[in-house]
Amino acid sequence: MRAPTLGARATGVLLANWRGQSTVPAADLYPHQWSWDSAFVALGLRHVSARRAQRELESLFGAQWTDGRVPHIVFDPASSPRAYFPGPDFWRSADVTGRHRPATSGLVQPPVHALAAWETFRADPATARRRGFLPRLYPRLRAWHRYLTERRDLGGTGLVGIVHPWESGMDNSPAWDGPLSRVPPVPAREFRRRDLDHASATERPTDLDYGRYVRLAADYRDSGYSDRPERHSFAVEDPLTTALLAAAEDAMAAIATEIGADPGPHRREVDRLRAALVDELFDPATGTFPARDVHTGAALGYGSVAGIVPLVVPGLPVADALLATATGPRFRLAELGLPASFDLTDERFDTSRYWRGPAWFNIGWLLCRGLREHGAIGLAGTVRGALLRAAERAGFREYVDPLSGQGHGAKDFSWTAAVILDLLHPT
Ligand code: 2M8
Repeated sequence: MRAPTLGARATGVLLANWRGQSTVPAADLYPHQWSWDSAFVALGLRHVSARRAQRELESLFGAQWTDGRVPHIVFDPASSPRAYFPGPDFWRSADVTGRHRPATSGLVQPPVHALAAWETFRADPATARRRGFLPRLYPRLRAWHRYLTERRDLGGTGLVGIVHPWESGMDNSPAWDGPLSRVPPVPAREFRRRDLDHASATERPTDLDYGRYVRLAADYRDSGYSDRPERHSFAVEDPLTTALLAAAEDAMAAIATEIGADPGPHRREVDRLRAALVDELFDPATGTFPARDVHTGAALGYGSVAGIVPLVVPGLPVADALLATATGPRFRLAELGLPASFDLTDERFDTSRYWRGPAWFNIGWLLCRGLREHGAIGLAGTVRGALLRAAERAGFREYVDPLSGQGHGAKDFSWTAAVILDLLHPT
């Protein structure tokens, strides 16, 4: 009997991780719904079942708060409250949203959802139109984007700010080491990590970092999830979040056109966000977009791959500089194909610890899209090929060593399977 193809195996992972209304990122380590994971999952799931991909996004937006925020975790009531820390008892979302609403966290994650919604629509327009998928989702996506532009412009510069490393999606990136060092950690004895039940401590954040994550999340909760910048000890203007919002607004223009709404405001948002990114964050000397600490004004993380993901923004005037950075010694993208999450030449680069160096498949997918957007078709093909080979060799791991391709983190990880499935489909 012939072995199942890569595509069939990827589909198998998505089917196994489906929980009836949404998909868990990984059965053991992440047994709930995560916000940006669901967007990447929809991009793959649309090739298996367009209806299911639509449900994935609809269930996430069903947990949206009245202020527009889309929580980064929606807890599955069928999963034990102790399966993941911090769980529903920690976040106490019901104090804000009411007991009849799904239990969630109060943080957010990068806004890839409009992009995923538009691509999900395109996979099967007839089913989407019959179900009223876009007309129902559009006002929710608008409220989500409004939350980010109005409540999260922490520095008053037009960029989107984050208040916790978990909001960046790149939790323990060395870029956050500086601002995080000012946060007094909750002692490790005062909480019980669940991630280490399922993953090696050498591949996860340290206890010290975890203690700081817990302190920041508890402070945010205790402030009633207030977004006044002075209340946050961690407040950072983030290039990844801002760039993905610009790409999402570009998708919103297409969605608006499809449903008969005015695409103009969305096009203007793309222009505004692109200008804010370039004027406020671009650093010509290093050819990248470092994040910025709102409290000190310091540029953070010249080495994070987040600084080259703005290639996803249509019409980016500094794309050539980002291409030079991507292919230069710090990322060696043309040679490796796999995108290191942090500068290979930096002493903090680590081949196997979470977001401190390993290559992630969702970032690879975003770079493929951004490279194509700016005409770097050959390099996009190199990245695509490397991602497919890595999944073939290592399986659908959470992340891989960018130098050797060796797999790390969770196995049967949903967004890895999803973006591989999408890359297998001709664009
Ligand atoms: C990781 O983050 C969670 C916290 O949100 C964790 O470490 O427990 C990150 O890789 C994040 O980007 C991802 O969305 C999440 C679930 O896959 O896991």
